[in-house]
Amino acid sequence: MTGDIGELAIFSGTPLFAEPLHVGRPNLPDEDLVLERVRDVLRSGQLTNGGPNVLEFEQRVREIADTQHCIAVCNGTMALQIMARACNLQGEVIVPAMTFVATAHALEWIGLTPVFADIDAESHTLDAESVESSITPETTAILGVHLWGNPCHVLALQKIADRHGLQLLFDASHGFGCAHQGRSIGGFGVAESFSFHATKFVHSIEGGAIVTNDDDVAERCRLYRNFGITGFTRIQSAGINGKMNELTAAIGLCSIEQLESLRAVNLQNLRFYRSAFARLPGISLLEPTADFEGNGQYVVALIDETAFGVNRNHLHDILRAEGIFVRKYFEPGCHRAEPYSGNAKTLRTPLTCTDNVLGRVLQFPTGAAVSVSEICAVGELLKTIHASSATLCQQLGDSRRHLFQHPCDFIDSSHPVSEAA
Ligand code: T4K
Repeated sequence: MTGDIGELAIFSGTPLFAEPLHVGRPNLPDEDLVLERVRDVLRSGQLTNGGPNVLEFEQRVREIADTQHCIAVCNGTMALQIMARACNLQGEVIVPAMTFVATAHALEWIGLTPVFADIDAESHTLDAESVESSITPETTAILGVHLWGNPCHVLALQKIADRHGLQLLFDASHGFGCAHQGRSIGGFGVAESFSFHATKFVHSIEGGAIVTNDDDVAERCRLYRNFGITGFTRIQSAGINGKMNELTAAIGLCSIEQLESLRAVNLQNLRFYRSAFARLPGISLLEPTADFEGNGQYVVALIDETAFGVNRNHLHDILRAEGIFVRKYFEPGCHRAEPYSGNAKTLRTPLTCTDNVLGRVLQFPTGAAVSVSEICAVGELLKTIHASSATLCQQLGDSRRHLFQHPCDFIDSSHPVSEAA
């Protein structure tokens, strides 16, 4: 691009990236290692219902999370449900509204009521004051989310939980391999859950796990994962099929092999985004909290429309047309999603920070599929956009002008570009 905004892909120019950059493009494990393990599984005849790969996967997760128990399951949503059941949660559970909707849905599906509390602007995790003001006699637990891998305010939440006799649990779907004040994410509260979905930096295509240091909770998780059956014929409770299979565990083990190299790639990408954004007013990175070792899985930017000159929604559309498939995670917020929207039971405090963040946040592509030179090209494009922001906004606002999408962009294809001004 020469710097002429008429050449932008949103105005029918050639996209900067013919092959789009994604948030969540799976990091692929070593192919030979995968094929070797998959072959071994197929030859063994043990495909699921317990097997050496699941056991080894559980052991590796336990080591990384530094917990006594790990129960591998078929996905992160199932991990949340089995964990909630194993902890005997009832009634209301306080969760952030700023999370993937699976956090709330997992509870809703097993008859619990998610009650949405606000986050703080520094970590995007539960705000302790908002949690405390959401407690009612029906509340039995707090389920924090280590959003973007950022650790929740675990000590403050533990104090609240202790004061009110509540259980404290964590959705650590984003936090695998992270540590807070020298302690691995996984060992906080009564139990924590991980997602090993393909979009996570370490993954098993689909998969999840519960980690805990509580022997009783672990035993119940194992029981519930396998229909509540012990032995061949003894059915002890109403369980479900939450098992991870051997092929999935084999992929997960290959992916875990790459944990440190993927972390290094992500952290390098983060450094290049940081230096690109540093030269641009109005775009800032959400920086990791102090004393935290992250996995760099998400590059989270906040857009200040006044300083940058283009609002978040327009920037989203411009970048996607260029093949930079940024995301607005987690718009619209669980409190505005069905079936929670307008349900007074699920909302007791104002979600001021959540709403503010939801309107400004943008995740940028990272992971092993994104190169440093591509990040530099994104930085240069952002410079052009900022420098021409006034003319650009005028043209975007011109309702007679046809706006274009990237040919590979199938998301929201019923709405060519977002309507926000
Ligand atoms: N709690 C939290 C806090 C979570 O973030 C999640 C899941 C859960 C609980 C539940 O865990 P799971 O039950 O899913 O294990 C994705 C994932 O599906 C979801 O697992 C994840 N969070 C969420 C943050 O992201 P979408 O709807 O955004 O995914 P999708 O299909 O748009 O993919 C994201 C991008 O990745 C796309 O640009 C395309 C690319 N991609 C994706 C896949 C799956 C590929 O290039 N190849 C692929 O195979 O939800």
